[in-house]
Amino acid sequence: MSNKKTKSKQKAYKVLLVGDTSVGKTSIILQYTKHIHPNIYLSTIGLDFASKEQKLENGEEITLRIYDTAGQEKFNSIVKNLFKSCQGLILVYDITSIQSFHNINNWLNYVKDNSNKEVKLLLVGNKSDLEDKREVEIIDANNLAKKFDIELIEISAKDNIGVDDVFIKIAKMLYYDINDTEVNDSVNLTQDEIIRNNPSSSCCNIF
Ligand SMILES: Nc1nc2c(ncn2[C@@H]2O[C@H](COP(=O)(O)OP(=O)(O)OP(=O)(O)O)[C@@H](O)[C@H]2O)c(=O)[nH]1
Ligand SMILES: [Mg+2]
Repeated sequence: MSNKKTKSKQKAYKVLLVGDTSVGKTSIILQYTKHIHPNIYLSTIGLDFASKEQKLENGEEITLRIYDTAGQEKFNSIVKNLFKSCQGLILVYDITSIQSFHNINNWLNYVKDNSNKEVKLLLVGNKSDLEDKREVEIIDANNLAKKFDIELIEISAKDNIGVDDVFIKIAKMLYYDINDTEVNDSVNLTQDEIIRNNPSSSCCNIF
């Protein structure tokens, strides 16, 4: 079988990271896709996009199309569109910011009303390397996760602890529960559309 043919059969899934500004969404994606952690903070403007092939335990590879939203511009029209079409949603808070954790409730309420019913959710507490600054107790995060029946993972994008686990977990959930997506028809919102919708978007600049 040629490479081309194998590729055309590969499953692809759209995954969106949301959460307050500065919780580390971009850092998580950069660590997963490029194994880097920049020392400077550049707040995302509009939307960014990355893609990575993730191998599963059965040896099969799937493509994760990862969308990085701007925490400062919650619920804008691009995010609303992506909510409807994404299959995986990673809700990120910062363990050193109780406010970012409280806002997860808003995101979860928004998910209930606006996302596709099959969407797979994961709750991620980032910056676990900053234990001495912790404001969000793990027991509270676990209770929230249980209440909404979602899995919780604490990670550090800076130290690359647990980052791969996040994407491996979501990849497994998508692959085993949503089985009808092919690489070329899974992404309804194209890069052109994103840029047309939001000319100031920094889409694709950093990945
Ligand atoms: N100590 C520590 N700092 C982190 C970690 N992850 C991200 N940061 C820092 O937190 C700041 C914000 O990170 P970003 O990844 O840009 O946050 P974001 O959620 O993409 O922010 P917006 O684009 O504004 O929504 C940066 O200074 C990062 O270096 C982490 O795991 N540990
Ligand atoms: Mg960002």
